[in-house]
Amino acid sequence: MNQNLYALLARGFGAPQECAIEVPAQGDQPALYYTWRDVEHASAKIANLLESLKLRPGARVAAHLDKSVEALLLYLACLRAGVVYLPLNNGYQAAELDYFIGNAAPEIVVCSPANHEWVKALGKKHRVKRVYTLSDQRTGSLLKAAALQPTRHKVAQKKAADLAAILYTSGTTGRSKGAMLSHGNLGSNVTTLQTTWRWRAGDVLLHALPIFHVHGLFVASHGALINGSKMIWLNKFDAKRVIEHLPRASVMMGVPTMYVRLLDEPGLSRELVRRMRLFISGSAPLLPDTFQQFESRTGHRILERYGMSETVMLTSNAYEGHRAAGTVGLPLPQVEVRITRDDGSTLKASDVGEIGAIQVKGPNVFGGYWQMPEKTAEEFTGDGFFKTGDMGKWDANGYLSIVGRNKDLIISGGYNVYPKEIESYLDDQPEVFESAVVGIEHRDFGEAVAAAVVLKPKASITPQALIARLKSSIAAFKVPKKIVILAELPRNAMGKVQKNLLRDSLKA
Ligand code: MCA
Ligand code: AMP
Repeated sequence: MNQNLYALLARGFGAPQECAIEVPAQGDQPALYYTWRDVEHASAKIANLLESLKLRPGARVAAHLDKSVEALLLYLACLRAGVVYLPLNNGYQAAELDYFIGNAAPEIVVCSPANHEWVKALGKKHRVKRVYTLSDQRTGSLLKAAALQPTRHKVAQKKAADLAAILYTSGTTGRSKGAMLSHGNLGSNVTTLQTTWRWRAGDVLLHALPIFHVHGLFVASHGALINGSKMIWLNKFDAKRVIEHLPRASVMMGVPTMYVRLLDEPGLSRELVRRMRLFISGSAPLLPDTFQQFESRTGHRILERYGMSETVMLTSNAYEGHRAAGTVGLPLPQVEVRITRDDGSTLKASDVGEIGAIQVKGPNVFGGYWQMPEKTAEEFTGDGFFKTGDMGKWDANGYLSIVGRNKDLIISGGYNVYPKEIESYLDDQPEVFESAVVGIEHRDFGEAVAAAVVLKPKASITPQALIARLKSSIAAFKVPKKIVILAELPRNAMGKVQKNLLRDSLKA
């Protein structure tokens, strides 16, 4: 049987004339309605275009786009045509994209028209075959080129192990690694989640997440597509617009920041969410306080789950049954999760509360990092478990809690930032001698990036000027929200920077 993920998703599509995706009206923009037939036909046209370009087997198509339904259709077209999709955060700037394009060597890049000039230059540098444009207003050279293509397309034959997408995830060394996800990885996860979260006829998903990461693309969109559920599609999260459309939705997924922002809206009430059956949170820790406040305002206990770019979803709180604040729930069916001690032994269910490293094995776990066989080998154990880099513990009900990370990672509003990468950008500034980057508590983003900087003798620059410089070269979510200038970094006797001390002083 064809294991192409598109074929699996399309089995769930609704009747051709029914609405699959609604983009609500905004300002003077009228509402847009895409039927299931539109989804099939428009993705077929783009898939036919890709096939007409005679790309090499395993070719990558990179997308650096503002969120739009057409960007989702491009993804579906890549699955259909059997080429590898490479989504990139639309906040990335030239230096960041230079690395991704150089590393993944895509044959096609699709970017927003506003960035065309500099992306085209990168395309030339890295010998990209074509650079197309696609805006969030249904314009651009990609749609023009696909316009006359047929609306029928035979889905490419794929095996479960064939590569479907590469998701770049930050690395401890400061350079991102491309996690290679197969049709089988994504297919197994979406079918598991369909039953675990009890997707049902008549569900309507309010989709307000970005679609260049696992959460918005593989968890939210896949869930709705395979279940034939309509999506109410917002190109950007805006708490007021979410409040406006919640009354017509039954499922919503978000990062904790989104729930914190919804709680700040006076309109959030039981009455508003009377049609809702499920709120899901993930990508970052949901504070028990947010969980409790949300329950008292809406009557809903948010279902928290845990995932990674390398593994898609790993665990989930129960749909029926217990949803425990501060935990990420039970391993999903077919997913083996274990916690190991430093000596390599595995915690038993009775070792409640003991902390160790979380490892995972299952059909959802990726095949490895793109062109990094040594790094891949390092991250797997001899018996095939992937080392998540997260630290966790079991409770008496077998629920997992994430209690920290043994990777130096900051999660800000659901986006991952590796301190090393930001330190290297700071250290590149001519006035900077050295720097140290840490995560500090932040009411809105959960954690925020903060930095301490030591200047070179006689050099002078303000924190504001440093922040402005970084903003012009890296994605805004990575730019420190706070920078302090110190005479020296606090170090221990071994000369190692004491990030705990720094965290405390930056918080103050
Ligand atoms: C925006 N900014 C941020 C963030 N987002 N800064 C730090 N952290 C962030 N997450 C910057 C903006 O560029 C802006 O900078 C300033 O902060 C204020 O922006 P604002 O308008 O408030 O932000 P926003 O555009 O409303 O975005 C906030 C957001 C967004 C909606 C929470 O960050 C978001 O969509 N997060 C979701 C990320 C996500 O999908 N993660 C899933 C990864 P300036 O003022 O300088 O312009 S997948 C994953 O983690 C795994 C697999 C899993 O388990 O799901
Ligand atoms: P990424 O692979 O870059 O998308 O990020 C994955 C990381 O996000 C995981 O290794 C966890 O550290 C974190 N994460 C995802 N979901 C949760 C959650 N529900 N609670 C705490 N951390 C989470």
